[in-house]
Amino acid sequence: MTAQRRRALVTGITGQDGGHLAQLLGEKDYEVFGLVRGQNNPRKAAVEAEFPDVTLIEGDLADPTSLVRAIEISNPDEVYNLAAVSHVGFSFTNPTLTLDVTGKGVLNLLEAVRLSGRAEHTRFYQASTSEMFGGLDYNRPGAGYDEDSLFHPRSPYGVAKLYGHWIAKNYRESYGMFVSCGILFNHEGERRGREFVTRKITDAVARIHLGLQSHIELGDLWPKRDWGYAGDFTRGMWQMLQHDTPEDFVLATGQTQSIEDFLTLAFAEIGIDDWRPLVRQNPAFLRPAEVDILLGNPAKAESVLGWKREVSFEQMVKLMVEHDIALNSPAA
Ligand code: NAP
Ligand code: F7E
Repeated sequence: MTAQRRRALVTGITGQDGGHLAQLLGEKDYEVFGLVRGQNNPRKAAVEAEFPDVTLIEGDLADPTSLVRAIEISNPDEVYNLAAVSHVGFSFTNPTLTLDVTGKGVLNLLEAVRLSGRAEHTRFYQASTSEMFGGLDYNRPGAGYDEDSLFHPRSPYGVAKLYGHWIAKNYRESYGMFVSCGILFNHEGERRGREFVTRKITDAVARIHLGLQSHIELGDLWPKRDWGYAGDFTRGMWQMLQHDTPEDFVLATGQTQSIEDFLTLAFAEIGIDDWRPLVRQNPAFLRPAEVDILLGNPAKAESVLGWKREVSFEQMVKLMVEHDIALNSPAA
């Protein structure tokens, strides 16, 4: 008798992490289902083309009925809740939408699992974030945030994610559901949306190199982030759901770099040392409140899950610039 394939439902399948996870789960022979929102989502076709074996289900985190249907259709062993309004700057201009999707959407999906009668059988991953911490002292970051650090979110996004984090923990404690929260620090790569600073930079560097763009406009350059590679982090999500018990884990690199550091490495890839004349500040990209510095301590994930990152910061910047040069080249 052949063993049944495991079934996974991934919300946010059209996003960066959704793409990495669809690839990983496919390699592990899962039957993968992806939630796609909107009646004509422009990113749906790209997922269908890249992952023809993934079954797409229409649904929206803000529509509880659609989530009940998605759970019914996918009948999942594992749910990865990656969908969110995920852009911090956008959350300041769209705070109510952010609360509805990034916060209450988590409750909607947990309820859909609980009421389906599959709660005992289904493992649930919640995409929590380092934005819940709110930033360390710029000059004295210490050993970084871990699972026991205090939260102080500084954006509507961070506040909404904190609700999602606590309601996920509450369902674990109240109903005994297998719910694990990954508190992930920034992770980037070739699938990153161009609205985020790393991809915006590597795309611009590639276009400047190819003569398609003259300069790049950014906000503050001094904030620091603990930047890792998304492929390493989605592997960690999967590892969390394979662990014996549901727990929360920080995934981070343990190193922090400024946007200036990122610019220096990215421009070096095209042979430019002095990038300052090519970068202008545009106040449109400043935020009402900034997270100064993020640094995470992944010791628990490393010792308990055996999680290990494979791609260094330098390798990731190089990979992203090379990818964007190829993508922007006329022959592409
Ligand atoms: P992303 O690229 O911005 O993807 C977000 C996904 O959410 C997209 O697929 C988007 O679909 C979907 N979505 C948005 N609103 C929705 C709604 N109302 N209903 C259903 N789906 C909706 O984000 P990511 O970088 O892959 O991150 C994945 C998750 O991890 C997010 O929850 C994010 O907040 C969290 N996180 C990310 C990082 C990071 O550094 N990347 C770090 C910590 C935590 P559309 O195609 O319809 O827009
Ligand atoms: O900004 C600064 C900006 O938007 C990084 C999300 O995945 O990681 C991400 O949130 C820094 C900030 O990412 C521009 O002010 C300067 O200090 O790339 P970002 P983020 O805000 O760190 C966390 C962990 C998540 O959970 C989120 O979902 O860069 N910055 N100039 C800029 N940022 C952007 N986007 N665009 C600029 O022009």
